[in-house]
Amino acid sequence: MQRKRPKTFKKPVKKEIKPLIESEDIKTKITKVRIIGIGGGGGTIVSEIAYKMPRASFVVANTDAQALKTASQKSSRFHFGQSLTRGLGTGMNPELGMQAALIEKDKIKKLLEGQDLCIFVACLGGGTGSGAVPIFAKIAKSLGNLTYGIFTLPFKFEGERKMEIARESLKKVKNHLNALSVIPNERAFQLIDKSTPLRQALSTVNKALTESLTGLIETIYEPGLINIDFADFRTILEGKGRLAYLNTAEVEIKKDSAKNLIVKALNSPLYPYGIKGAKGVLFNIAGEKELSLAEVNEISKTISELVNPEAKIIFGISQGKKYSGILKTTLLVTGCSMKIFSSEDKGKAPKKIKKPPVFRVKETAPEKPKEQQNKKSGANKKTNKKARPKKKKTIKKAKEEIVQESLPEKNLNLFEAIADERVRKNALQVKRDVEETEAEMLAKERIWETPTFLRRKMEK
Ligand SMILES: Nc1nc2c(ncn2[C@@H]2O[C@H](COP(=O)(O)OP(=O)(O)OP(=O)(O)O)[C@@H](O)[C@H]2O)c(=O)[nH]1
Ligand SMILES: [Mg+2]
Repeated sequence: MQRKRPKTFKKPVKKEIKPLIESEDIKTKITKVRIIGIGGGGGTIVSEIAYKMPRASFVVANTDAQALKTASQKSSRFHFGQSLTRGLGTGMNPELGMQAALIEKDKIKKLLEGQDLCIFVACLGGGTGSGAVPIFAKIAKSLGNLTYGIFTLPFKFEGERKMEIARESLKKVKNHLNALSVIPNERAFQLIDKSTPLRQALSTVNKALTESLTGLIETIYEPGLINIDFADFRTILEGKGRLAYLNTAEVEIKKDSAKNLIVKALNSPLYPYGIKGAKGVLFNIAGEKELSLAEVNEISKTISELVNPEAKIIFGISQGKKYSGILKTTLLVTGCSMKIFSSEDKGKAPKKIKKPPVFRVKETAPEKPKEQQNKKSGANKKTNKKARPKKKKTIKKAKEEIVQESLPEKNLNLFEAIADERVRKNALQVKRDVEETEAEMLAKERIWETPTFLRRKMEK
C-alpha cells in the first residue's frame, strides 16, 4: 500500500507589510484639507477665506464663468457644465446644476482625490450650488475623504421656491457628508436691522462663516501646546449627516474673559440650534503665554457639562504672540440635537417653531481675597456677606449653571421649513439636567478632577 505522502507545506513567502503611511511620509504627512465653494454665494465665501489662509487649498466652482472671474487669486477656479449652461448660471435650476456636475464627474474626482477632508460651502436656493453639491459630496465620499458641508438657507423674502430648492438639496447631500452646518441667512437679522442693505446682510453671514472656518483651519494646522491633530478631527466628524455647530469666538483679556468667551462661543446668533446633547466636541483655546489653568478649566468644564455625558470631547491649546491680549476659541460640535429635515412636510401647515437656546454662564460669587477671609475682622464680615456663595451650590461650587433663554420667535420663521424638532428647555428643566449631570460627574469624579487636556496626556 502506498503510503500517503505527508503534506508538504510551502515555505511561506515573506510578504512585505506595507505601513499605512510610507516611512518617508511619516515625517512629512501633512493633513490635506480642501475647501470647495460651489455656486455664486459659496464661491464668494471661499474666496474670502482664501485671502486669509495660506494653509488649506481652495477651489471655487461654478457654471457661471463671469462669477468665477471675481474669485480670489488664491483659489483654483473650476468651471463646469459649459456645454449645458454656455458659461452662465443655471437660472435657479438645480436639475441643470446637477447635470452640469455629472457630466464633469471625472474632473471633479481629480479635484477631490488625495484629500483628507473636503469642506463644501454652498449658499442653497440657487441652481448651481444646490444642484451640484450633492454630486461633489458623493464623489468626495466615494474617494474615502471625510466630508463636511457648510450651507446657508435663503432669506424668507426670496420666496418659498428657493427654500424648496434648498430643502431638496439638503436631503440629497446629507448622506454623503459626515457632518453639516446649516445657517439661515435670515439669522443675519439677529446682528443687523432689517433696513440694512442686502449686500451688508450677506456679508455679515459671510464674515461669521469665514471667521469660523478660518479658526477651524488654524486648529488643524497650527501646532499647539496640546495639539489637535487630524485623527482628532476624524473622531469628531465621523458619522453620517450629523448636524454640526462651528463657531469661533474671541474676547479681550480682562476680568472674566474665560467666562465671556464661553458665552460668546456658545451663542452664535447665526445658528438656530445649540450644542446641548451633542455627541462630539472639539475645541481649541488660543491665548497668550499667561493663559491660566483656571481659565482653561472653566471653559472645558462648561462645555462638557452641556453636551451628552457620553460625548467625545477633544481639547487643544495654542499659545503665541499673535494672541497677545486676547483669548480665542474655535468650537466644532457634532450630533447637535435637532432634526433638520422635516418628515415629508410638503404642503403641511408649518409647525410652530420653538425658540433656540441661549447659553449663559450665571454669575458666580467672586472669590474672597485672603485678607477678607480673616473672620476676626468685623468690617470684612459685613462686606463678605453678599459675596459668600451658598453652601450647597452646584458641584464643588465650581460648575456654572447654564440658563437657557428665548430669542425672538419671529427670526426663526425661515428655518421652520426644514425644522421638525427642536430641543427646548426652560431654566428649571435645564437646572434639573445640570443636576443629573452633576450626579454622574460625581461618580466619575476621580477622572473629572483632572482637566480634560491633562487626562488626554495621562492616557497616552
Ligand atoms: N450668505 C450668503 N448667501 C448668499 C450669497 N450669495 C447668494 N446667497 C444666497 O444663496 C442663494 C443662491 O444664490 P447663488 O449662490 O448665487 O446661486 P447659485 O448656486 O450660483 O445658482 P444659480 O446662479 O441659480 O445657478 C441666494 O438666493 C441667496 O440666498 C452670499 O454671498 N452670502
Ligand atoms: Mg450663480
